[in-house]
Amino acid sequence: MLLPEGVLINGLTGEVSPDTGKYTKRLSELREVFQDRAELDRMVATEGDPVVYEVIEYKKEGSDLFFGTTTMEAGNVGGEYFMTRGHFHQRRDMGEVYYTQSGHGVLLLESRDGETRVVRMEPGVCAFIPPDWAHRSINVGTEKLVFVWVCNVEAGHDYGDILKRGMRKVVVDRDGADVIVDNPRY
Ligand code: M6P
Ligand code: ZN
Repeated sequence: MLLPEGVLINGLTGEVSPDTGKYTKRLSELREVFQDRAELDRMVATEGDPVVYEVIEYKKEGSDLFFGTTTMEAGNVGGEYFMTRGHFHQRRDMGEVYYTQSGHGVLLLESRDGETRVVRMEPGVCAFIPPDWAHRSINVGTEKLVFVWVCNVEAGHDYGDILKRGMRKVVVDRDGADVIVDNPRY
């Protein structure tokens, strides 16, 4: 029998206690994600392959739900802000919730038929990601972006098309402001 438990989440660091697993994504592992690969390679070589984001999860065998944190570092690659890979769920009937704890981000969403929506990720904003909307989080601030996510364990990740050509829009820095523009690669 699964037993209830309170899990302590640090909204500034993303620490989850207790956690059941974690991973980090460094810039070199996200080569397909950013447009300016020469700049990415330069950053990997000269800046020690920076961490872009860390995911920490709390997942109990036999449960329908799991949750955790994603902590995104601040930075950009040739003006394109640090972002997650972005994905649809394999299960098209399952959505997700992102509850921002600290920092400033953009949650970029795209429906299966190509509609784009943006939800600003600010502390206290709980974003509803409906089933079958692709989602990518982007840190547009100068500090860590920390959010709690809650999802069905069966949702799964479908990275396919998004890794190949990206989403229809990209979020770039223009004189310190975040601007959403068409993806030239799409
Ligand atoms: C959130 C959740 C995870 C996801 C992670 C990183 O934490 O949606 O399921 O894995 O972001 O996003 P991605 O896998 O798209 O890089
Ligand atoms: Zn998801």
